[in-house]
Amino acid sequence: MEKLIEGFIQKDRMALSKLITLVENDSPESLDIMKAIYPLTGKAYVLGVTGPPGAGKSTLVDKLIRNFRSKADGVGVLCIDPSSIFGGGAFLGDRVRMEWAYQDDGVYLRSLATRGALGGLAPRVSEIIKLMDAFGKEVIIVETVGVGQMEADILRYADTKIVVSVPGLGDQMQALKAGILEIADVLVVNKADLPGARDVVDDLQMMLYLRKDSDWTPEIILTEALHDRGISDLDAALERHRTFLGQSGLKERQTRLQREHACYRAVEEGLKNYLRESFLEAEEVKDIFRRVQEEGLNPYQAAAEILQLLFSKTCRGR
Ligand SMILES: Nc1nc2c(ncn2[C@@H]2O[C@H](COP(=O)(O)OP(=O)(O)O)[C@@H](O)[C@H]2O)c(=O)[nH]1
Ligand SMILES: [Mg+2]
Repeated sequence: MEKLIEGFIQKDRMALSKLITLVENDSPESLDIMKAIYPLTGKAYVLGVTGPPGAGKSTLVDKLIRNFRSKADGVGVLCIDPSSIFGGGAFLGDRVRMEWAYQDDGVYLRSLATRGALGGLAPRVSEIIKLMDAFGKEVIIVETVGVGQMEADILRYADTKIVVSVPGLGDQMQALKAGILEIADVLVVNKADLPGARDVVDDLQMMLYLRKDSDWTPEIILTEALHDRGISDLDAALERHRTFLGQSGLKERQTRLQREHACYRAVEEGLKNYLRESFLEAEEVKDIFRRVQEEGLNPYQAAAEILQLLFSKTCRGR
């Protein structure tokens, strides 16, 4: 692992990829990896992009990468959309569209299979962002799909969150609006070339009117990602939000909370690993599980017994 970290520090992309895979899979080395790279983090601007499938998020991200590349040394992209696979797969469109980015050493693309939706395991988004940050990516774009609680959780690690909507969503628009209130810093209405874009803007405007508890009012930006229109307006809006984050002290507050959260989660993870790999494998514990299964022992009483055992063990071990 030292070798990998060494390679990582020397900007070897292969080392970055391998470290991300280790962290993504919750390997036992995760904590050591994060400990080692953490001092190098803290410089990146993280942008989250979400919205319904087919809204044009990937097309927009492609344009944003080009835009950021003209100003920033390195851009990292993390795609958490199971239907949109950069690394070859079902959606060839993304791969073809992004071909230029694969040729550009300054762009690092990574896709992540969502485990969150079914498995209840949040993908290690925050850690992967930190790895890209430590590697030297100045801008990191996270693309995800949907506007539910899952996406809100994923995007909590983004400095600026874009929610993309499009004309013609019909009933989906209501659900989208609820999500927008919770997530968005910037609202993009993409496919402005299609009829009804203006109505979506009016609709969103009305909704934002209801949101008065915040210092920041999301801006609404019309884009045609496919035709490269509206990207500079969007860029300007992002810049304004970024400035707001700095001047209002919000960025600093978020960073502090995230630091604590990262520590909390790492402890939680360590505990889970200890339980899974060591404690729950102990004979006394396995015996309690067996009694639950075979002798009808009250599972809650059994859980209480196991916890007792865990705590007494932990205290004895001190
Ligand atoms: N008419 C129109 N189509 C667009 C625009 N932006 C993207 N699209 C198309 O919408 C489809 C879905 O785009 P994609 O970026 O893959 O959407 P995602 O699922 O949100 O990532 C593709 O066929 C794009 O070419 C736009 O501004 N106008
Ligand atoms: Mg996509």
